[in-house]
Amino acid sequence: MDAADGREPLMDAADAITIDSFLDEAAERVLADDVLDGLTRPFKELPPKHFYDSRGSELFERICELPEYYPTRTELEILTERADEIVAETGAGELVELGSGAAEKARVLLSAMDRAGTLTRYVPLDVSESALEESARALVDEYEGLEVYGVIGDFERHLDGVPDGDGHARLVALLGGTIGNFPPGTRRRLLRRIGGLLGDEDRLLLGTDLVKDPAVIEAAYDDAEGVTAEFNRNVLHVINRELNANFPIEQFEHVAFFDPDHEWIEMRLRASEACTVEIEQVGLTVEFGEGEELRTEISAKFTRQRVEADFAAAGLALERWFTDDDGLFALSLARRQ
Ligand code: SAH
Ligand code: AVI
Repeated sequence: MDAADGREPLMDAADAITIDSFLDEAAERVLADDVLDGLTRPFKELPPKHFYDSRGSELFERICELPEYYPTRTELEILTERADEIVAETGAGELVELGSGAAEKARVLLSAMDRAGTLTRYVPLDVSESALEESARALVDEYEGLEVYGVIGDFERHLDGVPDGDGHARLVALLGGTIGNFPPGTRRRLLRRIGGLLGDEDRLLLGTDLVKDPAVIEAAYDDAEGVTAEFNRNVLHVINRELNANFPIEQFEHVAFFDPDHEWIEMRLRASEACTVEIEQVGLTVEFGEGEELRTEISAKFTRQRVEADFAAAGLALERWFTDDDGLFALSLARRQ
């Protein structure tokens, strides 16, 4: 209530936000299916999207601030330097961001659109409801007149939930190197589907971590403070809670190593002793031998050639390539072929 005149406050912020959720009981089924599928394979594996409940999203934000984790600050540095140029070249007024998280990088692009006078709408899509809602609320307060259309969903399944363009040129962003969390075939299929969101005037802005000294990469995924280890183990907390399982979480050690053949980092969880895990909700008993490993994430590192090849296979064409002075990280601007 407005104490001065007794009227209800104008709900400016709330009016500017629409949130559409595609994650209902089906989300739990997806986790159950992934667990059933991944933990009954000869080499156990889980997809990384299940890291990101509210605790996982918070742990990821802490990772972004770690001295060892260079991708976030490097991508932010490139974006800060290039955002005005990107907006001037694309004329973009709408930003669609897949895997938006805390939307820190979106702010750099939205500010550039604001300066250019083109800013209309931000469309974040993320599986993490908490991260999406918090960032939507903060952004409508920060940018006057900004409309936020949030989509809580899985970008592998719910790209249809992204609304049609609002008539302004659109930039579709997939930042942070998230594309590297998919193996090559899935990655190209996802890029092709993302290309389906682009009209002739629209562009994809893709962030990719680059191949470099393996020691630098491995340190980024095995920090001294142990935050990445906790992030990695979070997937077991999610399974214990959501599927009524009894993983002895502290017995699983964080493992991260660079695979030079695939040019990707792998994160695994290693059972320090043999254990039997009951996953009640899927009626599954899983045995882990002593030292057995469960793969929880790959994070591919790219070269310009590799990005171009993935784009070509997905019906996209590289237009601009931006990198930092040390060649740690790259941002690509691409259009539909
Ligand atoms: N773009 C941010 C966050 C990267 S972390 C940055 O660059 O810092 C990856 C983000 O993608 C997380 O917010 C996570 O919740 C989200 N995510 C991971 N897999 C997803 C999926 N399949 N569908 C939608 N969001 C996903
Ligand atoms: C979200 N994704 C790009 C991060 C990465 O670097 O692959 C996730 C992450 N895993 C460990 N640290 C950060």
